[in-house]
Amino acid sequence: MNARRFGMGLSLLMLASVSTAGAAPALPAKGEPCQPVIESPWVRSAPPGAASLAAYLVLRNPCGSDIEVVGVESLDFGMPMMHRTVEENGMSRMRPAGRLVLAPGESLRFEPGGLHLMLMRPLRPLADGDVARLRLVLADGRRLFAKFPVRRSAP
Ligand SMILES: [Cu+2]
Repeated sequence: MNARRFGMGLSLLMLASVSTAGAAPALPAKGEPCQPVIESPWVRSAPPGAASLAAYLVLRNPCGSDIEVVGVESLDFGMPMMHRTVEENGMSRMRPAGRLVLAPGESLRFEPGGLHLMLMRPLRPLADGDVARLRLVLADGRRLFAKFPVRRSAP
């Protein structure tokens, strides 16, 4: 354990010496990097055999820098996507949401009629009271996992 601690101290020293070589000396990060927060997650229930479901949440960025969401992954769906509902020529259509950037302190609502998670190809039946497992993919490679309760209406 002492040897391990010594090793960690040594690598921190090496990092420090690398960063002071640059123009702006960086403070060493303490603990885990700041994480965006998923709030009020839910999946709207659909009749058995539905080809897709939709999920909603609020994503909050309490961190000091931008976060960028680039996609969604799930163990429960073969093809989860991020969509936005838009009005075109009086018709409501869904488009890929692309990359989503949240500034520090900003919140982003995924809600019916707007931004949503489109969950294509359910891999198992999901009824009221079940829980879907989803994670958002950030541009830096981190994943934000949350359990999404399946329900008829917003919590
Ligand atoms: Cu959609």
